[in-house]
Amino acid sequence: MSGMSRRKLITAGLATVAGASGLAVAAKLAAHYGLIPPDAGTLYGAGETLTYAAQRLLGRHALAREFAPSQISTYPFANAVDRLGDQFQRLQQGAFADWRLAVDGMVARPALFSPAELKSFPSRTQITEIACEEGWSYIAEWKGVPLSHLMDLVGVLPQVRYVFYRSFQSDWYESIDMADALHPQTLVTYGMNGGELPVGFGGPLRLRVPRQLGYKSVKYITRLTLTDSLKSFGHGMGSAAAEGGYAWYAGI
Ligand SMILES: Nc1nc2c(c(=O)[nH]1)N[C@H]1C(S)=C(S)[C@@H](COP(=O)(O)O)O[C@H]1N2
Ligand SMILES: [Mo]
Repeated sequence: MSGMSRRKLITAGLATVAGASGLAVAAKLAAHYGLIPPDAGTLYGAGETLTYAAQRLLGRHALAREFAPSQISTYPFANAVDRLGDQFQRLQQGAFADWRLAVDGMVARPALFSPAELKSFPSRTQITEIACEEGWSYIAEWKGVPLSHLMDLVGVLPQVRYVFYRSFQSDWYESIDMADALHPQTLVTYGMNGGELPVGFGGPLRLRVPRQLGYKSVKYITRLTLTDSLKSFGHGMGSAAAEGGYAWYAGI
């Protein structure tokens, strides 16, 4: 069966069973096709599975909307962050020359990248919107290296399903699946609105995942770990948001 007709069949199947006999059957069908998000067993349960499955079947390669320079917000809203501490301040005083981003886990060649090295890689600049689950949003231009480029450099093993990422702030960690990790708009950003990425907005390095809500765009990233399961990460879901009751998959 061709990809398209198979996709149509699954999508139609999901919609039909969801309407007719409840979400549980849809969840079973989704499980069969590997479309279960890691928080399927939580409060949201089958509803989360349906959202994720539908997005993955229909929108795997869809691009987040990009805006014109004239639409960049004059006053981007920097969400408050907890105190970053003395160690962060020392790194900042050294213009983040000693900051490192580790990429490890199920990879052929684990690596450590400095901000300078990341800036030497092919870059992408895009004007996108960041939206918080609390309702506000702003539009800005972000510059960075596509995460897919780093994936190529380290050599992703075939069993990898997720990228788990950590912040300098230990209670901020998240994860995305390979569709988002390899998506052209998912960037390790170091620039914003034509300058350096300010500390208030996550500098020196922030993962921008413009197809999902703001909480997936973690600031001050220090380590990316490729894995086939999130069970041993964080408190078992590899996502501070999901563990706090929000959706693991926060597609917009
Ligand atoms: N390390 C870290 N990353 C973070 C946060 C944070 O407090 N610490 N807040 C998140 C939330 S809830 C949102 S909505 C966005 C806010 O991004 P902004 O400060 O650029 O507006 O950053 C996300 N990334
Ligand atoms: Mo948020």
